[in-house]
Amino acid sequence: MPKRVLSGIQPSGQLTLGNYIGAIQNFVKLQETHECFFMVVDLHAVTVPQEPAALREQTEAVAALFIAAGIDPAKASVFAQSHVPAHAELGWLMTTLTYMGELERMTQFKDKAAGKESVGAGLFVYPALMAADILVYNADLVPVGDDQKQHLELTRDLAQRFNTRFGDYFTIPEPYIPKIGARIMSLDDAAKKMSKSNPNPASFIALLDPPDMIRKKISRATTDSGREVAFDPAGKPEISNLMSIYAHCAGVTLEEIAGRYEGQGYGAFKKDLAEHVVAALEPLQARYREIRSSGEIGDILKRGAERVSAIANQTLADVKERMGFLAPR
Ligand code: ATP
Ligand code: LTN
Repeated sequence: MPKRVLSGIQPSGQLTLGNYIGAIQNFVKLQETHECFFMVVDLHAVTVPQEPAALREQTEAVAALFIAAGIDPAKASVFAQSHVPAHAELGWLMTTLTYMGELERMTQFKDKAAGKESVGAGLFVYPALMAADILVYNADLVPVGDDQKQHLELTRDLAQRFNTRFGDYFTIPEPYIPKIGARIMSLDDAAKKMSKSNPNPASFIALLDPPDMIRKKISRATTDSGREVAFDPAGKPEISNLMSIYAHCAGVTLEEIAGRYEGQGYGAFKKDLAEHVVAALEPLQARYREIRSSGEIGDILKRGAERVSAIANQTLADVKERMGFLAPR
Protein backbone atom coordinates (compact mmCIF):
# COMPACT_ATOMS: atom_id res chain seq x y z
CA MET A 1 0.00 0.00 0.00
CA PRO A 2 1.43 3.44 -0.88
CA LYS A 3 1.65 5.84 2.01
CA ARG A 4 -1.02 8.49 2.28
CA VAL A 5 -0.20 12.18 1.99
CA LEU A 6 -2.41 15.09 2.96
CA SER A 7 -1.89 18.84 2.91
CA GLY A 8 -3.83 22.06 2.64
CA ILE A 9 -3.41 25.69 1.69
CA GLN A 10 -5.60 28.56 2.79
CA PRO A 11 -7.45 30.65 0.19
CA SER A 12 -6.57 33.75 2.22
CA GLY A 13 -4.87 35.72 -0.55
CA GLN A 14 -2.68 35.25 -3.58
CA LEU A 15 -0.35 32.25 -3.32
CA THR A 16 3.29 33.19 -3.05
CA LEU A 17 6.62 31.76 -4.03
CA GLY A 18 6.90 30.69 -0.35
CA ASN A 19 3.82 28.49 -0.68
CA TYR A 20 5.19 27.07 -3.93
CA ILE A 21 8.69 26.27 -2.70
CA GLY A 22 7.71 25.28 0.85
CA ALA A 23 4.70 23.16 -0.03
CA ILE A 24 3.36 22.84 -3.58
CA GLN A 25 6.61 21.66 -5.21
CA ASN A 26 6.59 18.73 -2.79
CA PHE A 27 2.92 18.00 -3.50
CA VAL A 28 3.81 17.60 -7.17
CA LYS A 29 6.68 15.23 -6.38
CA LEU A 30 4.79 13.11 -3.87
CA GLN A 31 1.83 12.44 -6.17
CA GLU A 32 4.06 10.11 -8.22
CA THR A 33 4.73 7.71 -5.34
CA HIS A 34 1.99 8.26 -2.77
CA GLU A 35 -1.77 8.39 -2.42
CA CYS A 36 -2.30 12.16 -2.25
CA PHE A 37 -5.03 14.43 -0.92
CA PHE A 38 -4.60 18.17 -1.46
CA MET A 39 -7.21 20.59 -0.27
CA VAL A 40 -8.07 24.23 -0.22
CA VAL A 41 -8.67 24.90 3.48
CA ASP A 42 -11.48 27.43 3.26
CA LEU A 43 -12.70 26.74 6.80
CA HIS A 44 -9.27 27.79 8.04
CA ALA A 45 -9.27 30.94 5.90
CA VAL A 46 -12.35 32.31 7.71
CA THR A 47 -10.49 32.34 11.04
CA VAL A 48 -9.68 35.90 9.95
CA PRO A 49 -12.35 38.03 8.21
CA GLN A 50 -12.80 37.30 4.47
CA GLU A 51 -15.01 39.06 1.94
CA PRO A 52 -17.49 36.44 0.63
CA ALA A 53 -16.84 37.18 -3.06
CA ALA A 54 -13.07 37.19 -2.53
CA LEU A 55 -13.19 33.90 -0.61
CA ARG A 56 -15.08 32.20 -3.46
CA GLU A 57 -12.67 33.58 -6.06
CA GLN A 58 -9.55 32.68 -4.05
CA THR A 59 -10.82 29.15 -3.41
CA GLU A 60 -11.09 28.51 -7.15
CA ALA A 61 -7.81 30.29 -7.76
CA VAL A 62 -5.88 28.13 -5.27
CA ALA A 63 -7.36 24.94 -6.74
CA ALA A 64 -6.44 26.13 -10.25
CA LEU A 65 -2.90 26.94 -9.10
CA PHE A 66 -2.53 23.42 -7.71
CA ILE A 67 -3.35 22.05 -11.14
CA ALA A 68 -1.26 24.67 -12.96
CA ALA A 69 1.73 23.79 -10.76
CA GLY A 70 1.50 20.20 -11.92
CA ILE A 71 -0.88 18.40 -9.59
CA ASP A 72 -2.78 15.92 -11.71
CA PRO A 73 -6.36 15.46 -10.51
CA ALA A 74 -6.30 11.94 -11.96
CA LYS A 75 -3.47 11.05 -9.56
CA ALA A 76 -4.26 13.19 -6.52
CA SER A 77 -7.60 14.14 -4.99
CA VAL A 78 -8.03 17.91 -5.03
CA PHE A 79 -10.95 19.29 -3.05
CA ALA A 80 -12.31 22.06 -0.86
CA GLN A 81 -12.32 21.40 2.89
CA SER A 82 -15.86 22.77 3.33
CA HIS A 83 -17.18 20.27 0.75
CA VAL A 84 -16.40 17.42 3.16
CA PRO A 85 -18.37 18.20 6.34
CA ALA A 86 -16.58 15.48 8.35
CA HIS A 87 -13.61 17.88 8.73
CA ALA A 88 -15.66 20.35 10.75
CA GLU A 89 -17.29 17.66 12.86
CA LEU A 90 -14.05 15.86 13.69
CA GLY A 91 -12.56 19.31 14.25
CA TRP A 92 -15.02 19.87 17.07
CA LEU A 93 -14.20 16.52 18.64
CA MET A 94 -10.48 17.31 18.42
CA THR A 95 -11.11 20.70 20.07
CA THR A 96 -12.55 18.87 23.08
CA LEU A 97 -9.33 16.83 23.38
CA THR A 98 -7.05 19.89 23.14
CA TYR A 99 -5.81 21.82 26.18
CA MET A 100 -5.98 25.62 26.33
CA GLY A 101 -2.30 25.70 27.26
CA GLU A 102 -1.38 23.83 24.08
CA LEU A 103 -3.22 26.36 21.92
CA GLU A 104 -1.79 29.30 23.87
CA ARG A 105 1.72 28.13 22.97
CA MET A 106 1.12 28.14 19.19
CA THR A 107 3.39 30.75 17.62
CA GLN A 108 1.14 31.20 14.57
CA PHE A 109 -1.69 32.22 16.89
CA LYS A 110 0.57 34.56 18.83
CA ASP A 111 1.82 36.16 15.59
CA LYS A 112 -1.62 36.56 14.07
CA ALA A 113 -3.22 37.84 17.28
CA ALA A 114 -0.37 40.26 18.06
CA GLY A 115 -1.50 43.87 18.25
CA LYS A 116 -5.16 43.05 17.47
CA GLU A 117 -7.82 44.36 19.81
CA SER A 118 -10.01 41.29 19.33
CA VAL A 119 -9.47 38.00 17.55
CA GLY A 120 -12.00 35.32 16.68
CA ALA A 121 -12.11 32.13 18.76
CA GLY A 122 -11.68 30.22 15.48
CA LEU A 123 -8.13 31.52 15.17
CA PHE A 124 -7.39 30.07 18.59
CA VAL A 125 -8.83 26.58 17.93
CA TYR A 126 -7.49 26.50 14.34
CA PRO A 127 -4.86 23.82 15.11
CA ALA A 128 -7.52 21.36 16.33
CA LEU A 129 -9.27 21.65 12.95
CA MET A 130 -5.95 21.12 11.20
CA ALA A 131 -5.40 17.98 13.27
CA ALA A 132 -8.83 16.75 12.17
CA ASP A 133 -7.94 17.43 8.51
CA ILE A 134 -4.98 15.09 8.80
CA LEU A 135 -6.41 12.44 11.11
CA VAL A 136 -9.73 12.10 9.26
CA TYR A 137 -7.72 10.37 6.48
CA ASN A 138 -5.19 8.71 8.77
CA ALA A 139 -2.50 10.39 6.69
CA ASP A 140 1.09 9.15 7.05
CA LEU A 141 2.87 12.19 5.67
CA VAL A 142 2.12 15.92 5.70
CA PRO A 143 4.17 18.13 3.32
CA VAL A 144 4.34 21.64 4.78
CA GLY A 145 6.69 24.55 5.29
CA ASP A 146 8.64 25.03 8.48
CA ASP A 147 6.01 27.28 10.10
CA GLN A 148 3.59 24.34 10.37
CA LYS A 149 5.92 22.07 12.34
CA GLN A 150 4.41 23.10 15.66
CA HIS A 151 0.87 22.38 14.44
CA LEU A 152 2.03 18.97 13.27
CA GLU A 153 3.49 18.23 16.71
CA LEU A 154 0.14 19.06 18.27
CA THR A 155 -1.61 16.80 15.73
CA ARG A 156 0.68 13.95 16.74
CA ASP A 157 -0.01 14.59 20.44
CA LEU A 158 -3.77 14.63 19.84
CA ALA A 159 -3.64 11.38 17.85
CA GLN A 160 -1.63 9.79 20.64
CA ARG A 161 -4.02 11.14 23.30
CA PHE A 162 -7.05 9.77 21.44
CA ASN A 163 -5.36 6.39 21.00
CA THR A 164 -4.52 6.20 24.70
CA ARG A 165 -8.02 7.12 25.82
CA PHE A 166 -10.15 5.33 23.25
CA GLY A 167 -7.94 2.55 21.88
CA ASP A 168 -5.39 2.53 19.08
CA TYR A 169 -6.94 4.06 16.00
CA PHE A 170 -5.09 7.00 14.50
CA THR A 171 -1.88 6.84 12.48
CA ILE A 172 0.70 9.23 13.95
CA PRO A 173 1.53 11.51 10.98
CA GLU A 174 5.04 12.65 10.04
CA PRO A 175 5.89 16.12 8.73
CA TYR A 176 7.60 16.30 5.33
CA ILE A 177 9.59 19.53 5.15
CA PRO A 178 12.00 20.62 2.37
CA LYS A 179 15.68 20.87 3.31
CA ILE A 180 16.17 24.21 1.57
CA GLY A 181 13.28 26.62 1.17
CA ALA A 182 11.14 25.46 4.11
CA ARG A 183 11.00 29.06 5.21
CA ILE A 184 11.22 31.61 2.41
CA MET A 185 11.50 35.05 3.97
CA SER A 186 9.91 38.40 3.09
CA LEU A 187 11.68 40.40 0.39
CA ASP A 188 11.58 43.52 2.54
CA ASP A 189 12.53 41.92 5.86
CA ALA A 190 14.39 38.64 6.20
CA ALA A 191 13.25 38.34 9.82
CA LYS A 192 9.65 37.61 8.70
CA LYS A 193 8.42 34.73 6.57
CA MET A 194 7.04 35.53 3.14
CA SER A 195 3.29 35.53 3.65
CA LYS A 196 0.35 35.98 1.29
CA SER A 197 -1.54 38.00 3.89
CA ASN A 198 1.23 40.60 4.31
CA PRO A 199 -0.39 43.95 3.44
CA ASN A 200 2.78 45.06 1.60
CA PRO A 201 2.77 43.37 -1.84
CA ALA A 202 6.48 44.21 -2.30
CA SER A 203 7.22 41.72 0.50
CA PHE A 204 6.17 38.69 -1.56
CA ILE A 205 6.25 37.32 -5.08
CA ALA A 206 2.80 36.10 -5.99
CA LEU A 207 2.71 33.12 -8.34
CA LEU A 208 0.58 35.18 -10.70
CA ASP A 209 2.69 38.36 -10.63
CA PRO A 210 3.47 39.54 -14.20
CA PRO A 211 7.15 39.24 -15.27
CA ASP A 212 7.90 42.95 -14.95
CA MET A 213 6.49 43.10 -11.47
CA ILE A 214 8.65 40.12 -10.48
CA ARG A 215 11.73 41.89 -11.88
CA LYS A 216 10.89 45.06 -10.02
CA LYS A 217 10.24 43.29 -6.70
CA ILE A 218 13.51 41.36 -6.90
CA SER A 219 15.58 44.38 -7.88
CA ARG A 220 14.17 46.23 -4.86
CA ALA A 221 14.51 43.31 -2.44
CA THR A 222 16.55 44.22 0.61
CA THR A 223 20.12 42.88 0.60
CA ASP A 224 22.74 42.60 3.34
CA SER A 225 25.70 44.92 3.39
CA GLY A 226 28.77 43.58 1.60
CA ARG A 227 28.76 42.15 -1.91
CA GLU A 228 29.60 38.47 -1.60
CA VAL A 229 26.97 35.97 -2.79
CA ALA A 230 27.41 33.41 0.00
CA PHE A 231 24.93 31.20 1.84
CA ASP A 232 25.00 32.14 5.52
CA PRO A 233 21.45 32.40 6.93
CA ALA A 234 22.62 33.77 10.29
CA GLY A 235 25.15 36.31 8.99
CA LYS A 236 23.60 37.15 5.59
CA PRO A 237 19.89 36.33 5.93
CA GLU A 238 18.73 38.43 2.98
CA ILE A 239 21.12 37.13 0.34
CA SER A 240 20.74 33.58 1.69
CA ASN A 241 16.98 33.84 1.23
CA LEU A 242 17.39 35.00 -2.37
CA MET A 243 19.85 32.14 -2.95
CA SER A 244 17.28 29.59 -1.73
CA ILE A 245 14.76 31.01 -4.18
CA TYR A 246 17.37 30.88 -6.95
CA ALA A 247 18.25 27.26 -6.15
CA HIS A 248 14.61 26.17 -6.42
CA CYS A 249 13.72 28.15 -9.51
CA ALA A 250 16.88 27.32 -11.49
CA GLY A 251 17.28 23.75 -10.18
CA VAL A 252 20.88 24.29 -9.04
CA THR A 253 22.69 23.91 -5.73
CA LEU A 254 23.69 26.71 -3.38
CA GLU A 255 27.37 25.92 -4.02
CA GLU A 256 26.89 26.32 -7.76
CA ILE A 257 25.27 29.69 -7.22
CA ALA A 258 28.08 30.89 -4.94
CA GLY A 259 30.61 29.77 -7.56
CA ARG A 260 28.74 31.40 -10.42
CA TYR A 261 28.73 34.88 -8.81
CA GLU A 262 32.11 34.86 -7.14
CA GLY A 263 33.53 38.38 -7.31
CA GLN A 264 30.50 39.73 -9.20
CA GLY A 265 28.45 41.33 -6.43
CA TYR A 266 24.70 41.38 -5.92
CA GLY A 267 23.65 43.17 -9.13
CA ALA A 268 24.35 40.38 -11.60
CA PHE A 269 22.98 37.80 -9.17
CA LYS A 270 19.68 39.61 -8.69
CA LYS A 271 19.23 40.19 -12.40
CA ASP A 272 19.66 36.48 -13.18
CA LEU A 273 17.53 35.51 -10.21
CA ALA A 274 14.63 37.56 -11.59
CA GLU A 275 14.92 35.80 -14.95
CA HIS A 276 14.96 32.35 -13.30
CA VAL A 277 11.85 33.19 -11.28
CA VAL A 278 10.07 34.54 -14.37
CA ALA A 279 11.01 31.44 -16.36
CA ALA A 280 9.87 29.11 -13.58
CA LEU A 281 6.51 30.85 -13.25
CA GLU A 282 5.68 31.57 -16.89
CA PRO A 283 4.46 28.06 -17.82
CA LEU A 284 2.51 27.86 -14.57
CA GLN A 285 0.82 31.19 -15.33
CA ALA A 286 -0.09 30.08 -18.85
CA ARG A 287 -1.62 26.83 -17.57
CA TYR A 288 -3.44 28.76 -14.87
CA ARG A 289 -5.14 30.99 -17.44
CA GLU A 290 -6.15 27.96 -19.51
CA ILE A 291 -7.64 26.13 -16.55
CA ARG A 292 -9.56 29.15 -15.29
CA SER A 293 -11.05 29.84 -18.70
CA SER A 294 -11.96 26.18 -19.24
CA GLY A 295 -14.30 26.30 -16.23
CA GLU A 296 -13.13 22.82 -15.12
CA ILE A 297 -12.31 23.65 -11.52
CA GLY A 298 -15.84 23.15 -10.19
CA ASP A 299 -15.92 19.60 -11.54
CA ILE A 300 -12.42 18.76 -10.34
CA LEU A 301 -13.32 19.85 -6.80
CA LYS A 302 -16.60 17.93 -6.94
CA ARG A 303 -14.90 14.72 -8.02
CA GLY A 304 -12.19 15.18 -5.41
CA ALA A 305 -14.69 15.62 -2.59
CA GLU A 306 -16.67 12.59 -3.77
CA ARG A 307 -13.54 10.44 -3.76
CA VAL A 308 -12.39 11.36 -0.26
CA SER A 309 -15.76 11.64 1.51
CA ALA A 310 -16.21 7.91 2.05
CA ILE A 311 -12.91 7.70 3.95
CA ALA A 312 -13.63 10.81 6.01
CA ASN A 313 -17.15 9.68 6.91
CA GLN A 314 -15.93 6.25 7.96
CA THR A 315 -13.28 7.75 10.27
CA LEU A 316 -15.82 10.07 11.80
CA ALA A 317 -18.25 7.21 12.43
CA ASP A 318 -15.48 5.09 14.02
CA VAL A 319 -14.32 7.96 16.22
CA LYS A 320 -17.85 8.73 17.40
CA GLU A 321 -18.45 5.12 18.26
CA ARG A 322 -15.19 4.94 20.23
CA MET A 323 -16.00 8.13 22.10
CA GLY A 324 -19.42 6.80 23.13
CA PHE A 325 -21.86 8.68 20.93
CA LEU A 326 -25.17 6.87 20.58
CA ALA A 327 -25.50 5.71 16.98
CA PRO A 328 -28.58 7.13 15.24
CA ARG A 329 -31.26 4.58 14.33
P1 ATP B 1 -1.25 33.40 5.56
O1 ATP B 1 -0.33 34.54 5.34
O2 ATP B 1 -2.66 33.64 5.11
O3 ATP B 1 -1.16 32.80 6.93
P2 ATP B 1 0.64 31.71 4.26
O4 ATP B 1 1.21 32.42 3.08
O5 ATP B 1 1.44 31.57 5.46
O6 ATP B 1 -0.77 32.29 4.58
P3 ATP B 1 -0.59 29.10 4.32
O7 ATP B 1 -1.84 28.84 3.57
O8 ATP B 1 -0.71 29.29 5.76
O9 ATP B 1 0.21 30.32 3.69
O10 ATP B 1 0.45 27.96 4.01
C1 ATP B 1 0.36 27.02 2.98
C2 ATP B 1 1.62 26.18 2.96
O11 ATP B 1 2.71 26.97 2.50
C3 ATP B 1 2.04 25.65 4.34
O12 ATP B 1 2.55 24.35 4.17
C4 ATP B 1 3.12 26.58 4.76
O13 ATP B 1 4.02 25.98 5.65
C5 ATP B 1 3.77 26.90 3.44
N1 ATP B 1 4.40 28.22 3.50
C6 ATP B 1 3.76 29.40 3.72
N2 ATP B 1 4.62 30.41 3.70
C7 ATP B 1 5.85 29.87 3.46
C8 ATP B 1 7.16 30.40 3.33
N3 ATP B 1 7.37 31.69 3.45
N4 ATP B 1 8.18 29.56 3.08
C9 ATP B 1 7.97 28.23 2.96
N5 ATP B 1 6.76 27.65 3.08
C10 ATP B 1 5.71 28.45 3.33
N1 LTN C 1 -2.39 25.43 8.77
C1 LTN C 1 -1.94 25.22 7.44
C2 LTN C 1 -3.02 24.91 6.48
C3 LTN C 1 -3.63 23.59 6.79
C4 LTN C 1 -3.00 22.32 6.64
C5 LTN C 1 -3.97 21.38 7.03
C6 LTN C 1 -1.74 21.92 6.24
C7 LTN C 1 -4.87 23.37 7.25
N2 LTN C 1 -5.10 22.04 7.39
C8 LTN C 1 -3.69 20.01 7.02
C9 LTN C 1 -1.47 20.56 6.22
C10 LTN C 1 -2.43 19.62 6.63
C11 LTN C 1 -1.25 26.48 6.97
O1 LTN C 1 -0.76 26.48 5.94
N3 LTN C 1 -1.22 27.55 7.62
